[in-house]
This record gives sequence, structure tokens and C-alpha cells, in this order.
Amino acid sequence: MGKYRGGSTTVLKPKTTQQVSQIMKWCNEKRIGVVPQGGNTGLVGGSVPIRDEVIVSLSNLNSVRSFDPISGILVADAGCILQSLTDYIAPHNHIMPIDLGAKGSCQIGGNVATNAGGLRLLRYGSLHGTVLGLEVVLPDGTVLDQLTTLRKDNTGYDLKQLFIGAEGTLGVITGVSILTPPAPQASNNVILALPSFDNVLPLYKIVKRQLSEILSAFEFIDRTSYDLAVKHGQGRALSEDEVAGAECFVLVETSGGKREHDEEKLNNLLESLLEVDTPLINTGVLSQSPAQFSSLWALREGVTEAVSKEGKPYKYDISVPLSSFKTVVDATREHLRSKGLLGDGAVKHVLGYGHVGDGNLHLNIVADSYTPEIQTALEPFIFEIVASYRGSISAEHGIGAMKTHALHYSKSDVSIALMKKIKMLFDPHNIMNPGKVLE
Ligand code: 2HG
Ligand code: ZN
Repeated sequence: MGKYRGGSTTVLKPKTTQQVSQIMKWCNEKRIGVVPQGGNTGLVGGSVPIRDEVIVSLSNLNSVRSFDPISGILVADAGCILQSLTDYIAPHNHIMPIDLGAKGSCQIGGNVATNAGGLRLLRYGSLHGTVLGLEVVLPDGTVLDQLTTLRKDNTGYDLKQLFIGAEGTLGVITGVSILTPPAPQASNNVILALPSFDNVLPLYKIVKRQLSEILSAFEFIDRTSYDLAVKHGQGRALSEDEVAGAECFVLVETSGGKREHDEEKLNNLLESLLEVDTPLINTGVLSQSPAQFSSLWALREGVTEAVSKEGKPYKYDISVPLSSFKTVVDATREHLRSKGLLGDGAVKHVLGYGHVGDGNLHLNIVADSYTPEIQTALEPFIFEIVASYRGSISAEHGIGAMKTHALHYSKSDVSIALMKKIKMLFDPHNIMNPGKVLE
């Protein structure tokens, strides 16, 4: 993001878990801070040093340890790139349960450490469910080997869950055992143009009912997000007719077991949506080939990149009730306008997109530069809106360095006190990713 910058002088690139253990032991004895780093694609500064910590890059720990094509259980080093794992299991007709725009550079260890959500969560659930085991090096160098491949293991506290989403503050994940689902036999997608945001929820209800078990994604982008994606060459632009009068768009994906069956369902859905007196959608554009399938996805996945090309982004990754997605974006826009920051001001765009099915809105504010005025206009304003809905200030990107001061908007004092005790237990000298998650 170009927003976080530390003063580290040293990056270590261990090739084995044993080497990670030796590094941690040394750093613990010398009280040297350590930042574990995967693909460095996070959006909250979690993998960036804030002072002069040693960076431990996992990129040389990048072998697949085993894959069982019967159970679909994959055991891999933490530094394996998500896309390369996808490629590794593809010939066995399996897919990774997680997919995100950064798949070409993010690493599975980082995905797990940040509990990344992404585009398949609707179908396959979160990493808290799909990760079966972990190998973790603790701050004192102890190797915690919980790299089991069991679907069921109900033997006391499930310690691995603590490291999923801890953002490297409790230990360094070095190995991951993960359940991979069978590859769907057929995948289709369609982009739907909607005249009004108010139609998104009724549409979601209908789509869920009609597509039922083959629905695998329901992603939302507002008009500003779409226009920016197109402006910066992400994916397939729709024709002028197709986008005319559209306030927002929804990308629906199906994944199922039989192509004809799935296509019939999708076609029936489109017909039923269009053949009514007041349709919820203006139009629907179905992908007709694998290339079109990818380029419709690229429109949605490319919003982040487009935003970065457009200017300096302020990113809020929030969980709020679906019905309030638009209210939150509009309220932020109005608030910035009232402060004289939008219009002719320093802020160029306010946009919303995200994972409707997961109740997760990505609210992005694009400015010419990062300034204290914009920062104080946005915070705590946005966090207070989120708290008013009992929402989450970080639905899937984590806390990192960006939101430590705001944790209390989503976690009670009792929760934060317990988190601090857990941190003390694992990392009494506060060398693991200091200044992240907890202040
Ligand atoms: C996405 O869903 C990512 O595209 C990134 O979570 C969101 O850049 C963002 O704000
Ligand atoms: Zn997302």
C-alpha cells in the first residue's frame, strides 16, 4: 500500500523449520523483534516492521509436504504461494478452499496467519474450519507440531485456532495442513447490472433459493468501483447499453457437478429475473467461455488494484448488516463532503464493494495523498458507525498496525484483557510482530 514503512536492516530467509526455530531462540534471548512475512500482500500493515525488527521471510520454505487425493488433505510449507498450491492439486481435481485477488503472490502461511477470507468463503467457510493442523515455531524457538491430517480430533483445547488470525503475534506458522474440496465439474458466472442498491438484498434471496447448492459466490461492486476497474483495464467492460442506468453490479458464480444442469438453472434464473413487471436487474451478462469467465472475475478482483492506480487508498474492511452497505458508503461520502474534502477537495472517490454473502463491505476512500485531515475525518467516524451496528471493524483483513487503536470498537474489555494474557503467555518478551493486533 506504500503506507507503512519500518526501518529494518535485515531479512532472514530460512529454508527449514529448524532454522526458523534457531532464529526465534536467538532473537528471544537477545530481545530482538521479529516480523514474520509471507507474500506481503496484506492491507493493514501486519507484515511490515514498524521499527527495526528482523524480518523473517517464509518464501524459501516452499515445498508441498504431502497430498492425499482421496481425502483431499494437503500439507504444505507456509511459504508456498497460493496459486502454486492451486496448480499442484489441480491435476488431482481438487481446488484450494480459499481464493483471493492476491493469489499469485500471497502465501498459505500468511493466509492462515491473517485468517484471510476471500472469494470462496461463502461456499467453503473460513480457514478456522478448513485448516486441520499447523506447525508453529513459538517465540522461544519451541516447535509446536500440530500438523495433523485428522478431520476429527476432539481432544481438549484446539490450540491451532489461536494462531489462525493472530497475524504472527503468537508464533511463526511454518507448515499448514488444509482440507481441499473436489474441483467442481462446471463453473459459470454472470454479472448482473442493478438499477438500485435496494434490489441487492431481494436479489440475493432469489438467487440463493433458485441456485441453491450450486451458488458459490455473490459479490457486489458499486458503480464507482466498476468505473474504476474499467478505467484501469481490469477485466471485461460491459457495453454502454448494459451499464446504462446501473447503480451497482453483482457477480454471481455457480460451481456444480453437471454443466447442463447448472446452465439450465442459471438461464432459468435470468429469465425469471427479467420476465417480471419490475425486474430487479437491468441486464445480466453471462460468460460464454473460460476467458470470459476469468475476465468477469477480473472486474471484481481488480478493484483493489484499480483503486491503487487511481490514488492513495484508505481502506475499511467492515462487517455490517447487508441492508446498511449503501447507507455506510453514502454516510461516509456526505461526511467528507461536509468537511470540504470531497468534491473539489483532496478525496477523489468513495466506493463500496465486497462479499455480500458474508456481510463484508470493503469501503475504500481514494485520495490524492495520505493527509491528517482525511484521516481525522474518517476515524473514528467510520468505526463509530460500525460499532452502532455491533459490526466488525475488520471482517477479513485483520488488525495489523492499522487498527490496533480501534480494536475496542469490536472487542469488549474482557476480550482484550484475555487476548493480552494469551499474548503474555506465548510471548512474554513481546518480540513477535510487536505493535500489531494489540497496542
Ligand atoms: C477484496 O475483496 C479484497 O477484493 C481487498 O479483500 C479489498 O482492497 C480492498 O479493500
Ligand atoms: Zn475482500
